Amino acid sequence: MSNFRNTSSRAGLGALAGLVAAVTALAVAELVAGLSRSAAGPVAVVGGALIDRTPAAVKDFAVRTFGEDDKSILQLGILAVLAGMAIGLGGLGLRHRRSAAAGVLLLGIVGAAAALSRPDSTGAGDALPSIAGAVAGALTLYFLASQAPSGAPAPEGRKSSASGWTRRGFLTAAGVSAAAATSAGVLGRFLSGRQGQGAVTSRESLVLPKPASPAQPVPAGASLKAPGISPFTTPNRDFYRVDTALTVPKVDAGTWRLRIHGKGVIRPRTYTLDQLLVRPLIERDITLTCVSNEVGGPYLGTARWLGVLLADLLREAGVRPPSEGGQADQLVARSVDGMTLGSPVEDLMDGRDAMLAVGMNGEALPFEHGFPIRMLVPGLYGYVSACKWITDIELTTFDTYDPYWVKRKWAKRAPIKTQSRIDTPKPFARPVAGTVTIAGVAWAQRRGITRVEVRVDDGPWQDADLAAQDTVDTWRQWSHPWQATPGGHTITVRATDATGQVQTERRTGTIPDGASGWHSVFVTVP
Ligand SMILES: Nc1nc2c(c(=O)[nH]1)N[C@H]1C(S)=C(S)[C@@H](COP(=O)(O)O)O[C@H]1N2
Ligand SMILES: [Mo]
Repeated sequence: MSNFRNTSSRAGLGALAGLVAAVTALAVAELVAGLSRSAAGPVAVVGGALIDRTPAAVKDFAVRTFGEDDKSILQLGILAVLAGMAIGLGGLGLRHRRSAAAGVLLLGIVGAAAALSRPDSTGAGDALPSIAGAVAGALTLYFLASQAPSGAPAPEGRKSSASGWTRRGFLTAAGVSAAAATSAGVLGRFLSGRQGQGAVTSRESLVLPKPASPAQPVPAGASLKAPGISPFTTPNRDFYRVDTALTVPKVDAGTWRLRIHGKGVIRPRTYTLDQLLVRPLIERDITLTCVSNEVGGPYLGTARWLGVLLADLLREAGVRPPSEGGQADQLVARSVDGMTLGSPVEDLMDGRDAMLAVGMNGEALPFEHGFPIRMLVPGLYGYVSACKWITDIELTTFDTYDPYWVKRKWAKRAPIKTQSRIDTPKPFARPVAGTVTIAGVAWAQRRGITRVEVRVDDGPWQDADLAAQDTVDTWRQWSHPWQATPGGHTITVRATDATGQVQTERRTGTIPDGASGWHSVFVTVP
């Protein structure tokens, strides 16, 4: 009995030593990252490396299950795995101090390798946070393990071994280490926060120019009064966010540059933000849609964007679309965090409002949505068009280069599918019998929506009332008054676009080029 207690309490000491060493390692790494470059911190780089290596199906599952919390869940997961390894190494440390310390250093090397392999790595310095953290963690573990008392409480709380401490002494040392580490970590976080200060100031002081070509006013009839329907314009704070960035890039507008180069570019050029902003700007309402949006999903939104017409810049650079004999059929946009997205050059130059946007709903782009400049192409899913934090545009071909998502099984070309969604009633709602307003949105960017039909159970398709169409690049609201009778009912919607194409019933997943199928909602009328 007392033997068992000794073993288990000794295991507890080992676990504690391991965890304190891990906290120390992370905190020192955060501090060094805060002093150098916050995006090089170990959790950020390991998380980034994991995101890049996650199979498309798993990533799709994560987005679906955790939504926009997927990144926090990933970070918690990394910390949980680290805690497990720390406990293991701590236990090992009581028997083999050197091996355990070496294990911590090995983890540091893994972190350093992840940091150096990030596409936005700025050089060897990015290995520093992981290395410094690992050295601090290894020393802490070695030291604590060497001082750990044996499990049996010494008589009268005296020294329990020749070199070790009393239990209380050990716990005090562990507590002091943990407290010191926490302060270092907090300081590191504070310094990391300050790294973006120049960017924050540059965003706050940015004055958006007036558009040379303003958006047409949204028709009054574009917004229906159905409670629960998505508002026609999505406020910035509610706009969905999908990207691979664990830390949102904070780009300083003053030092930001955009380079245009590549195949068929006769006049390569690098622009500053001011050089873009003195050009005539266009302002447009555009509905952006994510390819990971499931049938009925939340990953789309409409905003009023302000920006430079991309085709103008391409023409000035001497680029011609393939239909005019141009050599490049793919434009690859690259962001400051190394993301690459590829769009068909033909689409960008066919007269649509493909733009480099600087403004979103009357303000500078929020950092989450790509400050200072992002790309937007009406009619294409975000992953083949909407590069945030863009810094480089390269003209190339689809045959010679696969951008990030295409390397991960998504389609090279992905125009947005004709789709519709029921916003109200919500799934499993319990509306009262009588007139119930069914309402939602439908979208087929570049084509426009001409018809929306609603069906209850196996009844006939009935035409929904359409709100006014803003432009072919925006979604369209619809509603339908339903005489709800008691019982369970399945409500289904389908849309028709201006080419006459009826939204297909065929259900597909989001991979490789966007989900299809009809959205249904089951409700119970009590
Ligand atoms: N740099 C960068 N740009 C990106 C992405 C990304 O991961 N990194 N994701 C793309 C995807 S998949 C979509 S759907 C849109 C989403 O833009 P939003 O977050 O502003 O809604 O951004 C696109 N641009
Ligand atoms: Mo997306």
